[in-house]
Amino acid sequence: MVENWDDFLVPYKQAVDELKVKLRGIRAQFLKIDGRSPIEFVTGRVKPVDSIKEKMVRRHISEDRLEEDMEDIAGLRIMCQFVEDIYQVVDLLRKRTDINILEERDYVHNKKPSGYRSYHIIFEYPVQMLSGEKVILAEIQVRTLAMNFWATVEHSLNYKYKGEFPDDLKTRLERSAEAAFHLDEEMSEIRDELQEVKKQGPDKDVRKSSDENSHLQ
Ligand code: 0O2
Ligand code: 0O2
Repeated sequence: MVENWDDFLVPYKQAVDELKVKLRGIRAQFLKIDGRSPIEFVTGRVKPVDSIKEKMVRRHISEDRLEEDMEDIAGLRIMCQFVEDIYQVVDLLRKRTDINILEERDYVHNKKPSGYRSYHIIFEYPVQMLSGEKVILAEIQVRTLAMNFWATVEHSLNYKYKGEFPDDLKTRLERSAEAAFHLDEEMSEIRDELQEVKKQGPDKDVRKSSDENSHLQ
């Protein structure tokens, strides 16, 4: 049983704070070496107690199983510019020795019925406490800026509406998620073509090349 929520959440808060520094450190190193980073920005939060309790009811998790069964009490998000960056970041995370990945869920290419896309990684993370080492579960969600835009707005609409959306609005939200994904695909293509143009020299007509291939018209 959780006797004191503040005490229970101490290692989770420590984990989120440490991981934010570490993940932001990856960005800083990329910028220094490359001038460009696959990580655009990083956020993190400890799940609020009300949300933990709500999820315990929704997922039938008892208080004594919380540490083992609720994976996202400590949650980090990594935002990327391009879909390809997501997989580069995931590869980097797989190589780290300070996290032990237990599960990966690729909702980028297997979107959820709502239209939601992101790459989720569930892992164990050791926190050094006064009482010794405590291994906690944590989640990192890796997504593009467009995926994050959609998920943030959809989450807040859900929060305000509190209930099942009417079918037609669900369909429109799914379509908006697809539009966001097309935007991601278009941005990747534009980047690839720009790189091609750069390779061929400064005289190539960039405008003509992108007009011919635009999927957004
Ligand atoms: P709400 O209710 O969602 O708005 P700092 O280190 O000072 O730059 P700070 O202030 O700790 O950063 O916040 P940070 O890390 O920039 O971002 C915290 C916000 O990120 C949260 O806002 C969440 O919206 C969001 N967030 C980040 N990671 C996750 C995650 O894994 N899951 C979820 N659900 N949200 C995440 P609030 O205000 O805490 O909450
Ligand atoms: P919050 O407020 O973000 O912390 P589930 O049964 O769907 O709750 P599951 O199967 O354990 O969860 O994990 P899943 O689906 O891999 O990841 C759940 C988390 O992904 C959610 O956390 C959201 O952060 C995000 N997510 C999943 N589906 C959607 C969606 O349709 N829209 C948005 N905006 N986010 C989604 P929580 O705890 O539900 O909420």
